[in-house]
Amino acid sequence: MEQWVLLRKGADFEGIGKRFQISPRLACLIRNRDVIGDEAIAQYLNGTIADLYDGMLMKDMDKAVDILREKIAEQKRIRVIGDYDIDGVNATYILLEGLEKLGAEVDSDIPSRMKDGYGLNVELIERAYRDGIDTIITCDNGIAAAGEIAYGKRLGMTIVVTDHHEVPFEEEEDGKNYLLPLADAVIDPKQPGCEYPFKGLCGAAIAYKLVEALWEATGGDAEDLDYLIENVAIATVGDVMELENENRIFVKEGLQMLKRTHSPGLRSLIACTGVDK
Ligand SMILES: [Mn+2]
Repeated sequence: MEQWVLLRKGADFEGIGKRFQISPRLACLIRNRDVIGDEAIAQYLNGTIADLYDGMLMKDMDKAVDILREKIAEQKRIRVIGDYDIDGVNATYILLEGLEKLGAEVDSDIPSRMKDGYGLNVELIERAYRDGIDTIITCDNGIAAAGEIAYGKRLGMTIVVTDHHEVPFEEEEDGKNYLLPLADAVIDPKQPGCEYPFKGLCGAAIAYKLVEALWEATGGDAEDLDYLIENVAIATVGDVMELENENRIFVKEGLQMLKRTHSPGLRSLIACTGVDK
């Protein structure tokens, strides 16, 4: 027979319950997830879009914004290179949508699961070069592609990496030697030296942060892009990110938005899967 044991990490569940108008059992569950202190509990329970962090806190975000503003102004050809999974596809869509809104000359390329496998490869770089692409933006991949990116740089292209994967490293006597790609800008909260307060975002969330920062830098109101949060939510759940901190807000807000989505693709998906809105 299975035996269930209630985990009870220590805290004043009665007091928390009273302050936040939740049951002591719920207070206990929240404590078990290591959400500690009134401020963190308040954000956990009631976090909204206003509680999301400023994407400009990410290392190289300012650089990427400057580069892309210039490329858009010069009408240089930009290509988004994403990935074929739920996170990669949503990240690609978010960048395409945001850049098109800003008037960029932009298209996308996604590696084939069967032919290419995961992430950037030389074939994708060469294809971009042959197509006359000036600037590549990666999403949900790129941080582990130092060789491929060096190749793209030798061909004269500008490359902006956005990714959420761990930076590969070599173990050396005096510690870890990180193998960062030599791109023009590298955005990845997991890279050393990035002060961004939350490291658990998916690739689509980072794409959203970039588009938002670009939008704001050009005088736009971040609210105009809120609808993209429905895609961030789908990617966050599909890529199995921890439902804590900003991810919790993205999913909570995104689920509400999905009920009223204007996206023809998402509306069709909802219809053909019979999901109850
Ligand atoms: Mn991902």
